[in-house]
Amino acid sequence: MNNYVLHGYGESVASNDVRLAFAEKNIPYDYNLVRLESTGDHLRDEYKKLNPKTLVPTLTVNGKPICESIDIMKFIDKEHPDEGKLLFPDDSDKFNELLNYLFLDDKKDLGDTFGTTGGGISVPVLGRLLCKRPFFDVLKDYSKNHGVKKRKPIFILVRLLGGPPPGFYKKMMHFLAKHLVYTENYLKHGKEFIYGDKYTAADCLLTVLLHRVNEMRFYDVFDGKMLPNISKYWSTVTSRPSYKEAIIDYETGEWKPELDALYGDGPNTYSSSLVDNINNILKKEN
Ligand SMILES: N[C@@H](CCC(=O)N[C@@H](CS)C(=O)NCC(=O)O)C(=O)O
Repeated sequence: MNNYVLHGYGESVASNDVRLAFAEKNIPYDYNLVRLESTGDHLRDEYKKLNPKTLVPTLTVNGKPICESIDIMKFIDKEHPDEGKLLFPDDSDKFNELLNYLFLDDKKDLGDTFGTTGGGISVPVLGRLLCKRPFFDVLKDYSKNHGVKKRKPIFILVRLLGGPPPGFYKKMMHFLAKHLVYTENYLKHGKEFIYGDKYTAADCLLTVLLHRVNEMRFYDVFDGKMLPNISKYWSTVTSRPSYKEAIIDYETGEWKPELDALYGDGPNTYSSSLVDNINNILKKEN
């Protein structure tokens, strides 16, 4: 029997992807919480030895690390083909294209795909969490220890400003609208899941992205008026036991107070900008 330890963070898109995969396959694992922006635990040498990019998640299998959420999901699917759902049912171009579109690819720019947009819309919270640490600690730690060169200046700038740079979030609203409408149209196939009648790894990725959209309080996306297919899909995936088991039950509690500080008990302050962007795209399509 393999000994699995998943190193992850509660409110992390890529960690949620993997936890959903474990939950859908009903595979037990031990869990090691690695805090990110608020403490920089992922930048310590001990973790960097497991994951040179200093990203979560990492799965250790009998002590041997596997990095990259998709690779972890593929690994457990292959090791346990008969347990729970088969998450990678085929290797077709169509399926791989969908996965690439929904996956958090750290080599792509924020906003390029739906997967990277999930990271982009999180920046206001990341900024606040980074502000729990003194500026010079963040500057030193990220410039010296972060494993992804491209991300170093971004985190340092976000810490300096305490949030996204001017114009950034407005741009993200444009990207998010585009990806939501693309997903809405993809779901026009009328099937229960994104790739058809069966739940797959693409549903793990899409559930987590929509969860992030909801967590960032873009509630109009889910009310069924603008994007009815997404709203229906959201009800389907959130009613699965895996949603609570893998996502809700692992929340660290670090995000909620920051979201309250940002938005009180209301929606995201950019909600109407997102709605305008979505309506403009829908209008052009008709
Ligand atoms: N392609 C990687 C992306 C992982 C990733 O970007 N993880 C984020 C959390 S969702 C992270 O570790 N962020 C911390 C940082 O970059 O400092 C994967 O899918 O495993």
